[in-house]
Amino acid sequence: MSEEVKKNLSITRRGMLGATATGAVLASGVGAGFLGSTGQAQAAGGKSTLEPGELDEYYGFWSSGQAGELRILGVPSMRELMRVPVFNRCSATGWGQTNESRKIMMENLLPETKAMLAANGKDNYDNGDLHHPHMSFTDGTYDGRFLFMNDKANTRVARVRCDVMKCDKMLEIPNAMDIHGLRPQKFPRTGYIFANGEHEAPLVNDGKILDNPDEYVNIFTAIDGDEMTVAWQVIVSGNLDNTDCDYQGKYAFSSSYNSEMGMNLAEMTESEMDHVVVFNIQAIEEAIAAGDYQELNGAKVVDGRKGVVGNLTRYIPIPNSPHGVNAAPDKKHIMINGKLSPTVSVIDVEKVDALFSGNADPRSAIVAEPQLGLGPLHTAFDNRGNAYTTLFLDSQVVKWDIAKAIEAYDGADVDPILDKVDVQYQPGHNSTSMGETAEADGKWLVSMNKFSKDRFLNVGPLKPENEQLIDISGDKMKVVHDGPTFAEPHDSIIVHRSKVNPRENWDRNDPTWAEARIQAEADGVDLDDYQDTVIRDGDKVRVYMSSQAPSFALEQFTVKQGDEVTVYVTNLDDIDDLTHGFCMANFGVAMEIGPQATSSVTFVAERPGVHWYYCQWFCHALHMEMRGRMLVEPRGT
Ligand code: K7E
Ligand code: CUA
Repeated sequence: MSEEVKKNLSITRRGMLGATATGAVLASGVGAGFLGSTGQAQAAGGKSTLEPGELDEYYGFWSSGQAGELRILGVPSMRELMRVPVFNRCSATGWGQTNESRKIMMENLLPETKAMLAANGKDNYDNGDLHHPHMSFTDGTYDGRFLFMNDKANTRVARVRCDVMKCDKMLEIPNAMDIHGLRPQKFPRTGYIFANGEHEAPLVNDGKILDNPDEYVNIFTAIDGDEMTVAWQVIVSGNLDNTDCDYQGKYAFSSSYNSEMGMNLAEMTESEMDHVVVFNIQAIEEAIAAGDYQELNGAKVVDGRKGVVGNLTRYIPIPNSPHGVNAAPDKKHIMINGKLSPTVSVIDVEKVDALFSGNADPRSAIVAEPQLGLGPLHTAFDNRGNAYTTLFLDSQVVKWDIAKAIEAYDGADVDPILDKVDVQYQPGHNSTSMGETAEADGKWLVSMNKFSKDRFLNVGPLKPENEQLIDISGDKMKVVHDGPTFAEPHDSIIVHRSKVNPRENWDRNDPTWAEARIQAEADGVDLDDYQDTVIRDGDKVRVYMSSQAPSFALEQFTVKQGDEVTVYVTNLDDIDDLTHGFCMANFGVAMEIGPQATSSVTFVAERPGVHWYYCQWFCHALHMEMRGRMLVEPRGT
């Protein structure tokens, strides 16, 4: 294309987008002003439907369970804003296929995992089970740096950068089996990511032990959230389900539904009491510093099992099969949700010190245990001393007064239950606006329900789930919105938009494509400028092409059948919301290239002929014309 044509198209492009951009600025201005002046009152009045162009007051960060991705919703509108691929593969963005994403996904796989995958003809996992997304904290509230999340399916923890909303680190956790509960340290900052291994296994799991429960252990892991490495691990008795930590930076708490170490349902639910494990963070750090640990698969592991003398852990008995663990914004109380017991056990963190310093009865840290209904799974909070607990079996959310529950436990004749509302149907997690921080604001609650049954048009045997928005600003809870959703949003956090400030475009110096930059420099290519360079290196071919709407710098390139081809595309457009794509048709190759980003993909050109590559993200009036040809010459020519 001639420079003149390019310039003209580029002017057209700017003109067209200019209008759109102005529109967007206007719209966001309207939205911000609207909520800024009257947002409080409207939220209090339960206005959940926004007008077109209005912006939400909160970001919702959602898990997707076995779908493996992170989702971003607007709250209160419950509009899905974005999907962030993490443990899954993504056809649209090329996550799991680009060299940049593969590096992130594969660099911390354990050697035995790589061997197992290779034996199955793979080099990476294809699936994940993402239950718990949580934001990094500073001083007890969200700081907008990172989101952390677990993969129960393949024992991984991942991190998403909030500046670009992309995953940048993934870590397979050694020794543990199937990471479930996960929370970031709240104080002084994150800090640690606490992660529960859910399923117990022999500590040396080499296939020689099956039926000896005495040799089964479970592993609690603290990850360094800055480095994304394992800081330390603790061996515990019983399995581990959910976890949370206090606002003082002293303790983490993990529930165990199988203190029996049973291997089948009857054995697992046998005893009346299970437990919550309390981890003494300072004592564990001191043990590690003193060299009082064993090294196992590269991790420093201390022994915190029941009956082991020392100050690393305590076991507080809790009625049968506790599930959710939730720290209240009062910075004092930790809720352990009963699941098979109709109760929530309330731990006072100030009473936990005595469990470590003296011989206090572990149950002395419990200050309330209200009977709330059937199947309490998770609890959320407002800023008025109230808790909101999901009742899975009753299909309800129950609102209760924490102070009254404590009085009742002391013998006072008061009923802590303030309200119950029906939800449709069978809620698991719930979350309130800013409710997992010291800045809970008591406006909105989302109930994440496992079944929708008859609430939506029938779409076949597989039904959506249902997330309901509940206005909690008044005395009575009010369900104001039904939101169908695909598998399976276990958990979410609702973060005020003032805490999150993503970039509009990528920074050219972003570390994401550091390896591409090193290779480009070696090939004498300036990755920040116009590129139309093809480098042959034996049977490896590196194709560097920049893109500017509506064209790729290279309209064609030639390779030989059997060449290993790496295509690096750099999007030089610096206009907001101008993403290009690269799809090599009939080669199964496709990726996203965000504004000012570089992405690369490698494939073997094992198919002679002319093959079109095209831009697969709509970018311009001439988007269809944004294409080019790869000629693959047959072998031996
Ligand atoms: Cu209750 Cu995996 Cu958080 Cu689901 S867990 S509900
Ligand atoms: Cu570039 Cu569509």
